[in-house]
This record gives sequence, structure tokens and C-alpha cells, in this order.
Amino acid sequence: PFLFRLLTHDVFIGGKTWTTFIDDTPDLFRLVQSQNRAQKLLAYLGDLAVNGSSIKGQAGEPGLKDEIVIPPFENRESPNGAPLDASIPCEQGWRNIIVEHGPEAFAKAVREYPGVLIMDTTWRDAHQSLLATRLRTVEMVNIAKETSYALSNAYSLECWGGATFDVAMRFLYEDPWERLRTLRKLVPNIPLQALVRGANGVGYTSYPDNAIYDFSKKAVENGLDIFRVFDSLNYIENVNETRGDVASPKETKYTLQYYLDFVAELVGEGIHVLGIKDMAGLLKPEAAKILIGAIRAKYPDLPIHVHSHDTAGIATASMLAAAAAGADVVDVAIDSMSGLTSQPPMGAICAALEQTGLGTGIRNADIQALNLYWSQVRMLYGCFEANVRASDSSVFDHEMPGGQYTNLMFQAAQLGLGTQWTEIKKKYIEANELCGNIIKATLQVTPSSKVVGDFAQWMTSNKFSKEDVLERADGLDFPSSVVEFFQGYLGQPVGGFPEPLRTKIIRNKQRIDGRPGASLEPLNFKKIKADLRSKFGKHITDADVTSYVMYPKVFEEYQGFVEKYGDLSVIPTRYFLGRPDIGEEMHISIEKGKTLIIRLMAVGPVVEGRAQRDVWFEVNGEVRAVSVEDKN
Ligand code: 3PY
Ligand code: ZN
Repeated sequence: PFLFRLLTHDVFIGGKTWTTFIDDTPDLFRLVQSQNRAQKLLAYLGDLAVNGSSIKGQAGEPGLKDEIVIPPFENRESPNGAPLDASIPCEQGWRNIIVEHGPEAFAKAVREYPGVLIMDTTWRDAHQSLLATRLRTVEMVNIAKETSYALSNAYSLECWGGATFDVAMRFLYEDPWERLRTLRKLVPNIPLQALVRGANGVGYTSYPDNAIYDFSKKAVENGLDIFRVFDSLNYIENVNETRGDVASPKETKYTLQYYLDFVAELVGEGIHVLGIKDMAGLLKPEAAKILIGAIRAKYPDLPIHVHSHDTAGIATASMLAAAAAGADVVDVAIDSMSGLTSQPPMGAICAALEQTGLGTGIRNADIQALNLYWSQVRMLYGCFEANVRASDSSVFDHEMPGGQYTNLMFQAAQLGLGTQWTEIKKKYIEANELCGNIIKATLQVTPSSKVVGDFAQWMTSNKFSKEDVLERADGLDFPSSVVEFFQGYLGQPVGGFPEPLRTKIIRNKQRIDGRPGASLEPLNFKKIKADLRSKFGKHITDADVTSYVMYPKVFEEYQGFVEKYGDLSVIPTRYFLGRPDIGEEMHISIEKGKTLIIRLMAVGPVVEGRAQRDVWFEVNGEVRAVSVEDKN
């Protein structure tokens, strides 16, 4: 086809070719490019047809084969309830204050708002906690403009950070930066928020200071408005580098006074909003009342934003208590993505707050319409559901964060430890004690929660008791995350590391006794970019460099995947995750105005002597074949 296009091109026929004719005439290649693109898509679909989905954590086929229906939203301006035209996004919202008047003015306006505002976590924490963070960008994109209207009075949409950065590249073959930019365009009016792990960025270790600055700067350039920053050890030195939060009313070591002192330090650092981040769902209503009441009394002008998880089933009550005690923002998820290890339900909380005169400004009809959409998405992603069916008040003892609870349950099953889930929960408590009771500081969170989780799994599979570990520590082979924690890579825990266990575990390895970022060599971004370009090509951007810095190996694998299969974000999820049936017709729009109608015709036999099969498709009426490795 290329030769044909060249020979029939007007310029060529006119004899007016010049030496750079081919370089200067990109339309010659357009057909080739689009054929390449189609061929790459077929390679992915062929692989699915032969091997099924290879996405880690997926159990079975997607739960919905039909296209998701976008429910009608009412136009609130219209007196007769006419449907909303969401072809362009809503322009009114809280983000305008940030853009026009800056973060201080935004914080002041939030504090002065007579009701309570909501943050919707559906686009981040809810699916991180319920669906192993596997939600693809397309699901948010398809409802984004409607959301810009329905939630125009929301404080923010949490849509980035936490585990989403890693999972986007590692499992969904997506660019997390592209997700942020796309959502920004579709939702110009509601602040977009990310969860950031302080000096650990969106990763599981500490990074040099210039890596964290670069990451934060890029996030703002790509559309982010609000960072909720925490440190997994409440190590203020780590948070210092970026601004932070955290609190909880528990225990003798971490008393109300501990948290009030901590808040005083954060306020001294100039935070705009205090986030109280209960990542496991431990904050009971009475504790919320005491903690938020005390902070409110001491800091009448400080906006307070409260986050919890509903693992024990208590988060709705706690959020209402927090609101009554003076919180300005509470975290909720759309009903069908709420509850259990996720956030409490938006519909219930908005309705309850309405009755107490602390209305959120979110209309019930809009919540119902959004919910109809998300209930279909939840069904579609059924293959990533953890098997959590009910509330579990044992969380008050083990204190696992919402996302980790479902993850550990899944991993326990994979390692054949599924029946010992109760045992893991017990070991989790012991592992935390061995680490010096770090989890009470923050109610346990990434990445120190990963340390405790890895430790607990390792103890369970080796049948080690706490005493065994203490006695035999100098001869045992600990998980690398545990060793690195004891080396000081995550920062310094409150009260220091337990000795002699620390020395026994790290032996002659490096020991960091201050803020890890301070002793890490600054990165040379120019050099990294040049290296990545020579390895993967000129398309590597500055944002890609940041992705690589956070997750070098994951980024390289992701690039390799994209080279092989192209941009897979165009494939609707039911085809992206599902093994196609023979005769199944898939409509895939690869660019505006260009839809491929692909039908799986046949999967051939294994080729003699090789684990290879030919897979036959019809693409817009033309027969095409791909050769696929049979991994079975
Ligand atoms: C994360 O760090 O990913 C969290 O969700 C902490 O709650
Ligand atoms: Zn959370």
C-alpha cells in the first residue's frame, strides 16, 4: 500500500519529487501507521483469544458484556427537568477560587462555607480499596463531563496518587500522566486531588529531594490542584519537604496531645488544610468528636478534612460526628463504590448532613444518576473484586489500611495461605510490634504498612512466632522491605527503632539515622532522559522521566508493552479484559472518526514444534492473521 500511495501521489506523478519528498509527505505513511496500529491491537486481542487476560489479580471474565449506559442527568437550570447537555463541561466550581485567588483564599472559602463539603474518592481510593486499583481511565473519562455538573459543589475529586500511579503502568498499560491531563480537560471546575506519600512520592521507598520536587511540579503542570501529603511514620522531617497532615486519638504513645503537637508543627509549616487520614477505618464517632473538637477549638480558622474507611462499618457515623464537631470536608465514594474497605456512601452522608443543616450542595438526583453508571462499572470489574462480603471489626485490632486489607487477603489466597487469613491478621499485629509499634502513629499506611504486611506474610509462611524472630534474628533471611525499613530508608519511627533487633536485621548494611532524602544523591534528569530516549525512542517526555524515577523497572516493562501492542487505552474494558468468543464483533474507535470493526474468526492449531498459534480476524471486512505464543 505504501508503494501504491507513492506511485499514485499527485506530486510524484507530476514529476515534482525532491530529495526530502518522503520525509515531507507524512500522509504517505498514515495508512501504514494505521495498519501498524491495527496489527498491534490484533496482537493484543489475539493473545487474549489464545491465553486469556494476563492482568495480575484478575479472576475470570469481566462481569458485564454489554456497553455501559450513561444515565440521563437533569438540567438543573431548566424548570421542567429537561436532560442535561453535557457535551461541554461545567464551568462553575471550587477550582475557580484556587485558579483566580490562590490556595489561601480557597482554604478560607472552604472554612467559611456554611455546610460541609465532600471529596469524592470514587476515582482513586474507592477502586484502590475495592478493585485492586484496576480501574482504567476510560471509565472516568466516560462520565467525567457529567460529573463536572453533578459534583460541581464538591471540594475535590481524588483521582491520582496512592497506588494508581504504579498500577496504571504495571497492570493497565496506561500513562498516569495522560490520565491526569485528560481528566483535567474534562473537569475544569472541580479541584483534582492526589494522595502523596511524602518523601516516598507515589512509591514504596524514599527518593532524593529533587525527585520529589520534580514530581510535585509536574503534577501541578499536568493539572493537579490539591496534594494530600502524609508520611507513613508521621516523621515530620519527611513531610517537611512537601507539607503534610495526619492524626488519630488512640493509645498512650499516640495520645490526643501527641496529635495536637503534631498539628501545631504542621500549622507552623504553613499547611492550607489539615487532612486527618484514617486509612484503616479506626476512627470511631466518639474519637472523631474528641479529636476534631479539640483541633477546631484550638485552630478556629484551619480547614479540617477527614478521611476514613468503612471496613468495620462505622465510617458513616464517624463522618457525621466529624462534621458535627467542626470538620469542613468529609470523604465519600459514590454508593455503588462505597462501603466495606472503601469510603462511606455519598448518598447516605449527603442526605444525613442535609437534615442537620450542614448540606453539601450535592443533589440527590445527581447522586442517583452517577450511581447508576458506577453500579455498571462495578459489575464490569467484578473480576477484580476481593472476596470481602461484610464488615469486619477485627480491623480495630490489626489496623490494616483499606487497600491493603483486600490486597493481603488476595495475596494470602495466592500463596496458599487463604485459609490462614485469620493467622495473617494475628501476625500483622505481631509484626507491627516487632517494628516498634509504628502503625499507631499514622493508623498504618503505605509504605510502612507494606513492611508490616510483608513481615506478617513471611512470619505466617515460615510459621515464626514473635519470640522466634527476636531470638533468631541474626540468622534469618528477612524480606527486603523489612530490611530496608530497619536500615532507615523510610525515615525514623516515633521512639526510634527497636534494638537489638535493628542491628541483628541490618547487620553490616548501611544505616540511615536522619531524613533519607537528605543523604540520597540528587538525580540528573537530563541524563536519564537521554538514556531513556536512546533505549525507547524520541517520544520519551519529561513526565516519562518522572515515571521512570518512581518506578524504573515498571516503566521499562510498560514501554516494552506499548512498543509491542500500541496504545491499548482505546479498547473498551469488556474487550480489554475478556477472552473474545469466536464470531464476536468488537467495535474499537482508534481515533476520532476511525472505528475498527473487528471479528474473531478462528484460532488455529498449535504450529508444529512451536508453542505458537495463528489467530484469524476480520478487520473492517478484510481478513488478517496474527501469530501468538500459546502460553498454556
Ligand atoms: C496509599 O498510600 O496508597 C493509600 O491509599 C494510603 O491510604
Ligand atoms: Zn484511604
